[in-house]
Amino acid sequence: MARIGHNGAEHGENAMVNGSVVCQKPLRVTRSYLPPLGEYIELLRGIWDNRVLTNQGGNVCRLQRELDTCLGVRGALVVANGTLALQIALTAVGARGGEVVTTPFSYVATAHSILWEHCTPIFVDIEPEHFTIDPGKIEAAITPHTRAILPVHVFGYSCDTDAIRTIAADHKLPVIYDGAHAFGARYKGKSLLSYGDISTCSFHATKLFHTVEGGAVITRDPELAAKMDLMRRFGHNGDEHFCVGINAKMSELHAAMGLAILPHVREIICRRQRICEQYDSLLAGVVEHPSDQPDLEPNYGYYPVLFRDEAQLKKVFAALAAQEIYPRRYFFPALNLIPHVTDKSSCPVAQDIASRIACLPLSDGMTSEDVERVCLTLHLALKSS
Ligand code: T4K
Repeated sequence: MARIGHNGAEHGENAMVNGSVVCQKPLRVTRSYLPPLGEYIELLRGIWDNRVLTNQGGNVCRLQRELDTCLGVRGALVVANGTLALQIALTAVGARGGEVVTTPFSYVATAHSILWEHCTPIFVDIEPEHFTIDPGKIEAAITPHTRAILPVHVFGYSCDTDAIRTIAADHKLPVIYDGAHAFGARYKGKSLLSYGDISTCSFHATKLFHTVEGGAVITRDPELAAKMDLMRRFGHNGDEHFCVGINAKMSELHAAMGLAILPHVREIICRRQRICEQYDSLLAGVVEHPSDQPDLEPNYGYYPVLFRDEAQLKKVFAALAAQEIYPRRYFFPALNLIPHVTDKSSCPVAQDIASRIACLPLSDGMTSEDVERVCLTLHLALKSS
C-alpha cells in the first residue's frame, strides 16, 4: 500500500501520496443512506399538493402502517427522535422521578433521557460477550424507589429478554428496551423491537433505516399506546386535554424520507451483511469481534472490535486516521463515569470494554476495496503495536 500522508481533517478529501495530492475517500464510521432522489421527490410532490407539513399527516400515518408490516409489530408510533422516544416511554410507565435500572454501556442519550425525566440512573454492569446488561446483577440494584428497567440492545445484540422479563415480573416493574440499534434485527423469530413493555427506536441519519431525525415507540399495551400517542402531541385531542404532553411529532418531510428508504431496507441490510462478512474473514485472528448470538438474525448495524487495551486502540486510531479512516469510540466512556450522574458505582466490565472498543466504518455504500483498505491498515498498525 502506498504511504499516504494525513491532512488532519476528517472532512478532507485530498491526501499526499509520494509528494503529490490525490483524491482519497475518507472512510467514516458510517455514511447516511439516501434513496434515489426521484423517489423522495415523488413523495415531496404530494406534500406540495396538499400543504400538510406536520401534525400526523398522511406520510406519518402511512409510515406507521408500513413500519408495522415491515417489522411485524402492532401500532408503531413515530416521534421526532430516539431520545424523545425514551423520555415519553419513561413518563408513560410512571418512572418520572424514580430510579431506573440501566446499562452503563450505551450512547449518552440513554442516560440523558433518564436524567431529563428527573430519574436516577442506577447502573448495572454488562456481560462481556455482547455488551448488554448482565441480568444476574439486576436484582441487587432494585430498591423500593425503582420505577423501571431500561436495558439497551446495544449494536443490535439482544439483551437476555427471558431473564429480564422474569425479574421484571417478580418485582412488578415495567421494561423499556432502548432499541435505537435494533431496527431489522430479529430475535427468537420476531423483531427485536417487539420485546418489553415498550421498545424505542432511533431513526437518526446514521442508522441503517432513517428519517433524517426520528424515532418510534412500540408497545403491545393499548393503554400505553394511547397515552404515548397523546404525549407526543401536547396531550390533547382537539379541545379535550388528557395529560401533560410534549411536541415530539415527526414532520411529513421526515416521514417521506422513511417511506422512500423503507422499500430498500432489505438490500441495505444485505449489503451491510456482505461488508461484515468481509471484515470477519479479513480480521479473523487479528482483532476480537463478538461471536454470533444464538437465536439472533442480526441487522449488521455496527461492526465493533475490541483492542488489547486503550493504548493499542489509540495507536491504531492514529494509524487509521493517517489513511483517512475514522472509526469511532462507540461507546466511551462508560456512562457511570460521565460527570453528571450520581450513581458512580463501579462497573468493571463496562469500563474495561468502553476503554478498548471501537466501531469500524460500515455503510451500505462501502466497496470491498474500502474494507480491504481498513483491514490492511489495521493489520499493519497491530503488527507494530
Ligand atoms: N439510544 C442509543 C443506544 C443511541 O445510540 C442513540 C443515538 C439514542 C438512544 C438516541 O437517538 P436519537 O435521539 O439520536 O435519535 C450518532 C447519532 O447522532 C446518534 O443518533 C446515535 N445514537 C449515536 C450512536 O451516533 P455521533 O455524535 O456519533 O454522530 P456524528 O454526527 O459524529 O456522525 C457519525 C458519522 O456519521 C459521521 O462521521 C459521518 C456520518 N454522518 C453523520 C451525519 C450526521 C452522515 O453520513 N450523515 C449525517 O447526516 O452520534
